[in-house]
Amino acid sequence: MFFLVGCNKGDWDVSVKTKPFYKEGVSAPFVVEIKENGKAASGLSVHATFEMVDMDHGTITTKLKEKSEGVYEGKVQLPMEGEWEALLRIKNGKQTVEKLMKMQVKKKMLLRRSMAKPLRCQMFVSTKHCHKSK
Ligand SMILES: [Cu+2]
Repeated sequence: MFFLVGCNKGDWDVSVKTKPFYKEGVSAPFVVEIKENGKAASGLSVHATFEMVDMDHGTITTKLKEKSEGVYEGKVQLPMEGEWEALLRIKNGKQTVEKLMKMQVKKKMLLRRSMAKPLRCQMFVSTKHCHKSK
């Protein structure tokens, strides 16, 4: 569970630009845009802690780096697809604000065969098995 700090002081407006995908063993990008009074909020310290909504996978925390003005990017390796929450902890030295973002994480399909790692299910004879996601 998250402990939400009751802090309404920050007028940072956060939007998710890129939500992470799920793919076994792969770190996916997570990008947020932060604005303050409608302008890009630069120079912030941003951490995101991921937690699955209906299941206990523990928490995964990642630091987001400023990519361009007000745009912060981190990488996160999630253990499965589904409904996730990211608790963003945003600091500017004077104050810390926490924002909870909910997102549906989808499984990333393999686009190119050459990039695909050998599938675990290749040892099974049944091809049907290979196409099950769980
Ligand atoms: Cu789960």
